[in-house]
Amino acid sequence: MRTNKSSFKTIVYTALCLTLIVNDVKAQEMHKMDVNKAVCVLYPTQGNNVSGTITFETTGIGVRVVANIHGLTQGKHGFHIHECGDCSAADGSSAGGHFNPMGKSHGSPMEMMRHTGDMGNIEADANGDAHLDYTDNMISLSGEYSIIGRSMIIHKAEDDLKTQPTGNAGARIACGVIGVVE
Ligand SMILES: [Cu+2]
Ligand SMILES: [Zn+2]
Repeated sequence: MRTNKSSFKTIVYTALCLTLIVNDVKAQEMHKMDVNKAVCVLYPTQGNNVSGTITFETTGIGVRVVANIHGLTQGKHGFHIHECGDCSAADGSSAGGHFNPMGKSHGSPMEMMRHTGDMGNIEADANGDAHLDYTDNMISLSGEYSIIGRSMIIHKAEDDLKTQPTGNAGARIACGVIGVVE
């Protein structure tokens, strides 16, 4: 029963997100725009101190992702694009599940079988700072599967890159919405 309830919750979240996007004419116009740069400013969820900025830039070989995050515990933390651009819930749950427009399984950013939003982990040093700079060949800033208007979530624990559908990364400690820069 527990499984049924949680999958029902996922279905409800998905339906809500899709409805909002379909009804939003501005969002539809956005999909037609050629977006080359985007930014996400992360804010801590309740009881956490994590902050940071992630920039996205379209290049010839994918989207370059540069993240600078602070206030983490040392070690790896799950790092994903989630479906809804809604960070209003105190625990970040309003962001929904991993952004997965192609209906794939959870995985590593280095594999083809992954959610579009699966960006693996960021690793913080002893000062709690994490820096990441890589080029992702699945995400895009324009078109039907654009990540604009979705959210980024940082998790308390490491994404094991295999547990379905979350990577077992635990609580959501920071959330931010991905917006257009130019
Ligand atoms: Cu996540
Ligand atoms: Zn995933």
